Amino acid sequence: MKDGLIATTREAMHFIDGAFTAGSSGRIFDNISPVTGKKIGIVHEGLKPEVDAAVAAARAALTGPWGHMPMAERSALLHAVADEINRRFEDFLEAEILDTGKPRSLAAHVDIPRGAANFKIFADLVKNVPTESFMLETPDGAGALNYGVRKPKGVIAVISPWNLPLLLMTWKVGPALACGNTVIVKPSEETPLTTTLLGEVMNTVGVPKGVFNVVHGFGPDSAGAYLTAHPDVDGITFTGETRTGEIIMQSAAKGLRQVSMECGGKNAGIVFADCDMDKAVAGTMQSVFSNCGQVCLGTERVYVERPVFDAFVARLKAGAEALKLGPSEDPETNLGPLISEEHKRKVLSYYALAKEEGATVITGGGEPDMPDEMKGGAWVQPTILTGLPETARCVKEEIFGPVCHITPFDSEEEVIAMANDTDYGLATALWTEDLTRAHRVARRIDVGLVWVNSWFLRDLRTAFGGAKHSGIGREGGVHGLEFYSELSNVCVKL
Ligand code: NAD
Ligand code: 6OD
Repeated sequence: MKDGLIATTREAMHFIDGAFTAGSSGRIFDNISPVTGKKIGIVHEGLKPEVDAAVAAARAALTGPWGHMPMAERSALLHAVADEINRRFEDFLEAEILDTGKPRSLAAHVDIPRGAANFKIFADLVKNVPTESFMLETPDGAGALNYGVRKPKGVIAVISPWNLPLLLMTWKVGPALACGNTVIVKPSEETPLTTTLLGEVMNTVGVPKGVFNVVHGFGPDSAGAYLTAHPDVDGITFTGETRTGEIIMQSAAKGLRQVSMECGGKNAGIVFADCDMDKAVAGTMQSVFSNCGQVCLGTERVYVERPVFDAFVARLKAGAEALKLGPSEDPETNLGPLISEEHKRKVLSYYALAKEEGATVITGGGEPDMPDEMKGGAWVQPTILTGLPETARCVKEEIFGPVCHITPFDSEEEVIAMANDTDYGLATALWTEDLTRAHRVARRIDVGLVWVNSWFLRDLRTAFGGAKHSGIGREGGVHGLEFYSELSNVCVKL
């Protein structure tokens, strides 16, 4: 581990106006390893004074060098941010692994490269997005020219979760900065490290002070609540639980601040009898168990057409039982721990509830027996359930762990109705070799994202977001510009 990373790990500080600071709250909290349950380091908690300072720095930066920077220069700086993350790849990897306990191979292939790519893709994109123009006919015959101009929205609050900390934070910070805004990030209290390291990157490549700020802390009565209630914040982009999103929307209502919400899911996987079974099993293994089931897009409800139900359940069971739980560094590990003891208690409570509700536990359903050094970690068994009615709480509520319930179905109509019978509307994965069926069904599922014969295949130019309780708005590609910029119309009478 390099010096900068060691210091950050020991003591995660706020990053305000280009400088690291402990702030004045005097409050700290422990950063706990999910692998061992032991303390990794401390984190400074920000309260109102830290949030006020960060918002003031972000506001001032809008009229400083950042505000005057030509788009091409801003874009080049964001490329430099991505390059510097990649240059410090090992530091970011180590930090992400320490915070989350996820397998090194997963973080190395998904979290860190995507964390960097999010800066490049949006830096390139904003340079090439046209605005509209209209010629208006006027009674004098001279006409008027209307054209759209995109301006930065202003100061953006970024509230991010713990499951893909760098990836999901830069997914917001990348487009926000590309559009010329300034940001204050409140990372999850569970995963402070990579966001803190990003402050070092910003200084190294010369992003003007105040453009990127970080305040650590919790939600209620802490940095999250103070930031989202701050009157000088122009927009709030949030990823996390639906319930938290509702609370943040109440804060945003004051001053009519715009929100972008990426929230929970209870996503369906639909396996038709005409699928390629190898692909369907491998894809469902990924969508259920990747990141220990802590992916908002993950599948928690699997519907399998009756003729292949038993074969599918047997193969998913074999796959789940072959998963290797272990520390991040072990190259054989493909299932890490949950994020925290608190989350482990939540997931285990659903395992217990499933049994009370009458589920058949195909595999798992409890805590694994881990070696002594990991006994204090947040480990749970990968779990497959069957036999619950569609009304059961375990089929309705988001669990966010390595668990799915599998239900048989007999017709397309029936499975579409079951897939849509949820308050959420984030993602669905369809498994079929009949492309006509795939297109027909995809359009009828009430979600923001449908995958056919794949899962988590991401083209960053596409719209991303959820329907119903899964979110508000779309980020990704040009769609994020609706939130990250203010479109104004200039009307010129000729
Ligand atoms: P969470 O809602 O508990 O926390 C998310 C962030 O909100 C954290 O930084 C937290 O400190 C902050 N927060 C909490 N209360 C707050 C308040 N009152 N005011 C301001 N900020 C507050 O979510 P989590 O447990 O970190 O993440 C898991 C959840 O996120 C799951 O529900 C998952 O589905 C969802 N998620 C959704 C997406 C998506 O893109 N749709 C992506 C990842 C995670
Ligand atoms: O890939 C992304 O851009 C994205 N927003 C993924 C979300 C994963 C949810 O846990």
